[in-house]
Order: sequence, then C-alpha cells, then structure tokens
Amino acid sequence: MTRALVVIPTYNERENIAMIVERVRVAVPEASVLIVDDSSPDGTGRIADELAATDASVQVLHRTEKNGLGAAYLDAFGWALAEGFDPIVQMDADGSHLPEQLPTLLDALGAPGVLGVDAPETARATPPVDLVIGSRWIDGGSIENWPRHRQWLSRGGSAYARWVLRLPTRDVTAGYRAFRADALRRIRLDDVHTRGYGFQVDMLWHAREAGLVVVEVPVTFVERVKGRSKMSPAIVIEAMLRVTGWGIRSRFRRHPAPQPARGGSTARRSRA
Ligand SMILES: Nc1nc2c(ncn2[C@@H]2O[C@H](COP(=O)(O)OP(=O)(O)OP(=O)(O)O)[C@@H](O)[C@H]2O)c(=O)[nH]1
Ligand SMILES: [Mg+2]
Repeated sequence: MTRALVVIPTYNERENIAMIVERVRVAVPEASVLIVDDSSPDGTGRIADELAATDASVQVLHRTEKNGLGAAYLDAFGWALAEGFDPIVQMDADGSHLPEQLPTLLDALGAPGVLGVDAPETARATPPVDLVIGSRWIDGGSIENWPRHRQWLSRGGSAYARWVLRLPTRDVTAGYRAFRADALRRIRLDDVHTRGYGFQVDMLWHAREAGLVVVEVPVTFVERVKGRSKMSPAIVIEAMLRVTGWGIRSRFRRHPAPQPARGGSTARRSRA
C-alpha cells in the first residue's frame, strides 16, 4: 500500500507548526507528516513532539543545529525512503504552500493509492510522472501578499537558472513538490550539496541528470502571516554562485535535450 509522507522543515515556526499540521491532516487524512526541526530556539521542536504524541501519523526528526533547508530535506528523504513512504512531499511550515492544494499535486503524480479510486483518469499519465511541482509561474499560478521586489527576485532567479541550466521548468525555486519514492532513489542525493534555497534548483538539476519526468501544476503561494522569513542575502548568493557553476560545468558535459512542454494551461509537463 502506498503511504504518502509530507515533510515539513522548521526553524522557529512556533506560531505556525500546529496550524499547518492540522491543515495537512484534514486535506489528506491518509498522509503522514514528518516535521524536521533544527533545534529551533523558540521551542518549535517541543510543540512538534506534543503533536506527535497525540497523533500517530505525525513524527519528528530532531537535528542538532541549524544547517539549512537543503540539509534538513536530505536527512528527511533518507529517513522516508528507509521507512518505505511513497510519495514524499515537500512543504513549508509557514502556510505559503496551501495544504488544501496537496490533492492537486498528488493527482498529477498519479497517486490513486493515496487519493482513493476516484483519482481522475487524466491523472494516470504515461509515462509515469516522477515529480510534481506546485508552480507560481504558470497559467493559473499566483502569489498573494508578496512585495513587488520579492516577486522580481523570484521571477528573476528562476529565469536566470532556467537560462543558465537550460531547464524547462518555469518555477525552479518552488518548494512545494511531490516526488515518487523511486524518483528520489534515482537522483544522486549524495551529490546534492546546496544547503539553502538553491537546494530546490539543485534537486531539479539532478532530476534532469536522472531523466525524471516533471510536471508543474498551478498553485497559490501565500506570503507567511506569522513568524520570520529565513531568507538572507547569503542564501541568494549561494544559489546564484552554484547555478553559475553548474551552468559552466554543463557546457562541458552532455545532457539529453529538454523535451517540449506538453499539457494544457493548468499543467506543464517536461523531462527535467
Ligand atoms: N529544519 C530547517 N528548516 C528551515 C531552515 N531554514 C528554513 N527552514 C524552513 O523552511 C521553510 C521555508 O523557509 P522560509 O523562511 O519560509 O523561507 P521562504 O519561504 O523561502 O521565504 P519567505 O517567503 O520569506 O518566507 C520554513 O518552514 C522554515 O521554517 C533550516 O535551516 N532548517
Ligand atoms: Mg516562507
């Protein structure tokens, strides 16, 4: 039987963690939740433990220090694969990724075992989809309450990475993603070293090397209402430098040419 897992990394998300877990459990009751906390000084880890104590579908991975989003996800992926979860979802704790849209991502992954027998025929795409990205930058996708400079930073960063790396994906920094377990196994996770948000691009870059089939579905991204962003200039610089480095490397290596996107206005499909 398939068992979906939603991984939620946290650092100082005391005000958000209970809310987001509750919404995930309501949106997809069959899914389990793994909170990955980097010893948040604000006590998020303790709240996570309390949630786990009252709900057997919630578990917590405690890490000893703040090591970045990428490191937290890599740890979680290793744990999830060892435990046999499939599919494995990435979701922020701050409410920017709407749990209510999770069924859309799982549908596009063609995960009827998770959603029940009513999953639409169109969702069972062939060849199987390996990775679904909740995208802000395709038709139907949107952002609520982001200042203009954040929109430009995100759009500009995505455009730069797409151009340098020749990636067909529109929203390369999106953090709302659903992977088939098998797809994660095919990615060389040992070779993913980006710790900050460039991790999302790094994973797509490796997904392309692994020849994964990627679909984007439109989502509404909502700016966090509570708590503080962990985004910093250092994280942006790390991402830009790494993308540039991979771009240079790729000029000296061969990759399969990206396939043209297929699908209607609500979904974009490509080989990453
Ligand atoms: N475990 C762990 N989680 C982190 C770390 N850094 C960020 N996170 C979590 O990753 C998710 C995304 O971080 P945010 O601070 O919301 O960053 P963002 O969404 O890219 O930026 P904003 O739009 O400004 O909120 C949140 O759930 C954070 O708590 C970290 O070092 N370790
Ligand atoms: Mg956020």
